[in-house]
Amino acid sequence: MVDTSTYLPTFQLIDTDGDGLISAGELRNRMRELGAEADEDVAVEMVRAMDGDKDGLVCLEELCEFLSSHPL
Ligand SMILES: [Ca+2]
Ligand SMILES: [Ca+2]
Repeated sequence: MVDTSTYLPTFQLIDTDGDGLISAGELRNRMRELGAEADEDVAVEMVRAMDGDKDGLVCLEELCEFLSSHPL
């Protein structure tokens, strides 16, 4: 079982509107702020990679699952 509290700060950093879900747009904006060359396609691909239930948005559990299985 993944400890979601480990990744909560990261999640909240990306979820700028605080609705508890990360959209491709939010991810792209954050990546740009971090200086990454991120276009919409890259963000959409990343969301798709993390999106376990395929609803097009990344929840905290999905982010935790992804980060815990893909250490940065
Ligand atoms: Ca959001
Ligand atoms: Ca999802």
